[in-house]
Amino acid sequence: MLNRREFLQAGGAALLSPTLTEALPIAEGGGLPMAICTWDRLKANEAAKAVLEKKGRALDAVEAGVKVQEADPNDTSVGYGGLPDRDGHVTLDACIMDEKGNAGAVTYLEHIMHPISVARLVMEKTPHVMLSGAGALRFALANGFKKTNLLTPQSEKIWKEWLKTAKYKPIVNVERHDTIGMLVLDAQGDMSGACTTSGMAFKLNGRVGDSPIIGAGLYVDNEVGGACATGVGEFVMRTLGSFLLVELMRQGRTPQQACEEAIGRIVKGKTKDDFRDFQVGYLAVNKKGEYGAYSIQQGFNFALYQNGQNRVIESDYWLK
Ligand code: SD4
Repeated sequence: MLNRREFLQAGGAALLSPTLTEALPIAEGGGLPMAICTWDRLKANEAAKAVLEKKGRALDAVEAGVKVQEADPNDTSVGYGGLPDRDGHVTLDACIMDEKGNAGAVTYLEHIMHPISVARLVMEKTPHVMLSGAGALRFALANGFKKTNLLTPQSEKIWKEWLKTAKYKPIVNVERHDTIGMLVLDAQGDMSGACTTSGMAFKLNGRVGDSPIIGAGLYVDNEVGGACATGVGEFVMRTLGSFLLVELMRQGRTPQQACEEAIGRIVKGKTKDDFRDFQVGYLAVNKKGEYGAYSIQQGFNFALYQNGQNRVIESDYWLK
């Protein structure tokens, strides 16, 4: 691991904004088992913890953890109760990776409460990594999943309200930013990750975000660590954020340095979208259980279960 001086000598400073180089953080955290997830999802961590306390596998812990959010009708960004696209369809994206580098994903999946479990089945029971749309639904139903109406009265009401103006303008942190990405290191030192979402509310029908894309919304390499993303997926997909984070850690960055550098790639990009209008938040964890978090805007937080404590921590951010 590079310390601050070595990092700067290696040219890291050039990649960061002047303000950031003043406050290069040392590694935070450490210790296993641990679970970390995007946003203040303490209950999701509790579910992961229940698996970890029984010396369970990280893969089972991430699945159990994110399923809490998928089933929660009040979480309007994930699974049941997720806000629909502009035509009223709730379409879900999810992916999962285990400690061996196996991966499974579903995109544009409708009517199924737990897309993460379908993604896991894709990983474990098929020769493929990703199933989409009608095929993913057929696969889920053939494997015993039940059809559910995912549009709750609450999410239908919000959608109908939106239709009155039908303006697509995601609002930072307030709107549609509760996607859960979770990383777990089990007591055996193995890491898995999961990411699941209903995507950006009122998106165009057919839109798929970063969350089910291996390397964008989630990436795990059991030799190095893992990363996950939340926020406007288009920025994450263009920069393959989670893969970038893991590769930066492989090169010696702390998880925090990696998160800051990956956000730097977005804010220094030259795409037509102005990053100032949008939020992206990254989490990264290395094999020691050291973690990092960074976002474009103020307001990103995450839940950390480590050393027996489960708590919410506010992330540092770029736009000061
Ligand atoms: C997406 N990244 O579909 C997801 C949205 C999200 O919290 O993270 N919401 O672009």
